[in-house]
Amino acid sequence: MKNYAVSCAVAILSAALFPMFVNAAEFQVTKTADTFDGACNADCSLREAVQAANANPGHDKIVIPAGTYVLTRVGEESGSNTNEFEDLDVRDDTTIEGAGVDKTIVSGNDQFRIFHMLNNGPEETSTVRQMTLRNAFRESCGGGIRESDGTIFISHVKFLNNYAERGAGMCARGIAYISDSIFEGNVAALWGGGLTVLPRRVSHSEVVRSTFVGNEAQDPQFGGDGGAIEHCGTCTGGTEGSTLDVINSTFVGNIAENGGAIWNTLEVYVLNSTFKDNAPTFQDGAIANPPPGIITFENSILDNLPGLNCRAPTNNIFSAGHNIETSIHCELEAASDQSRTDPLLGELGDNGGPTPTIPLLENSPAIDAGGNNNCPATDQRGQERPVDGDNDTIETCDIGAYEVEGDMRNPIIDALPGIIDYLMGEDGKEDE
Ligand SMILES: [Ca+2]
Ligand SMILES: [Ca+2]
Ligand SMILES: [Ca+2]
Ligand SMILES: [Ca+2]
Repeated sequence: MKNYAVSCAVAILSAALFPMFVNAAEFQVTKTADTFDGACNADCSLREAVQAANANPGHDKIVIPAGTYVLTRVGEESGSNTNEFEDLDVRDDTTIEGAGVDKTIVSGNDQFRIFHMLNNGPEETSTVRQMTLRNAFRESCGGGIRESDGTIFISHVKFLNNYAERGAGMCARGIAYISDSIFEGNVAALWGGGLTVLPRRVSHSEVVRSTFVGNEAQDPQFGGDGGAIEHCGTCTGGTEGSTLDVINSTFVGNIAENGGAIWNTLEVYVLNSTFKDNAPTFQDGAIANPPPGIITFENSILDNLPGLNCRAPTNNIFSAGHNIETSIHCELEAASDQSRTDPLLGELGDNGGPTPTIPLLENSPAIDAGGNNNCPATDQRGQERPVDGDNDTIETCDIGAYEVEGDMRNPIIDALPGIIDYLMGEDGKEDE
């Protein structure tokens, strides 16, 4: 009786789950040329693979091997959604997987958007991972990727030198979970150089372990907003009440008229992130937060061009503690915050992990000065945290996206046992 009940439950569970997977297929891209013959078989372009996944009900996977894939199919009218011309129109749940950021390159050929996700509702998902998306061009929202209204997972993707009116790297109108990714050199003619999050419904998005470097928003008429990220609910089409978490991420050298790094009118929570040399060319600081925007910083570093971290007086920029600011303009006033403090940052570079990061220099006041309450389990590189960085035997989270491994504050004290061993010889007696 008991066994019958169990197998009955299994049968019901299988019946519930099976339809989701019964038609799941994997489509292998076999050529770099942008053809469209209606079949994905031994001869299958990326566009043909997208078409096959669209036609097959339910979730499918598209595998793109190493190579450079340049979109070339010019349509009769701009902005078509048939997948036959211009951008790749992805419908249905689809995972699109490359062979690695430096191996699989998809180019918009300075003419087209690359991926257009035409999902309807947050339960429809798409995933893009392990590739570079570059040289997209689109006179609307979304260069490299436009997510219409679903949920998108981005992992190990480099958005490089894309252009759009808005959201040049990516425009998320739905929910976006972005991790281990790089937004570099993307330019928006108006707003959102790297990423625009403009939610159609109340939703929550996340940017985790990612780097934004050298992105730009440059509206010449009204002022570009959000060099790296535009997060807007008050804009046309946006929804108020949405939230964005930015965790373990690095922002360097992003530029906009307002909000060199982030421009926000919704709610943003920034945890263990590092901001360096981001600049407004007009006003409103590296962080711009016009009403009704709310931004909370925790364990984060604001080291932007002198006096330009935030535009004072700031309204609704809050501290959850343990931040470093080079000026006082963000008005971070928790007892654990350090204002008018140089965090002693190194330069952006490869320090291990999938994205470039900024190391903390020796004696940085960020070392072991964070709070452990919300300290992520790793730093941006994937290095475990918290680590004892000041040799007091207490493992404390560092401020910012980078956790120092081992002692950096008292290198001589740390090295003393070794020096004593050396001076005394291996047998513990002084060398003669
Ligand atoms: Ca499908
Ligand atoms: Ca399209
Ligand atoms: Ca530490
Ligand atoms: Ca310590």
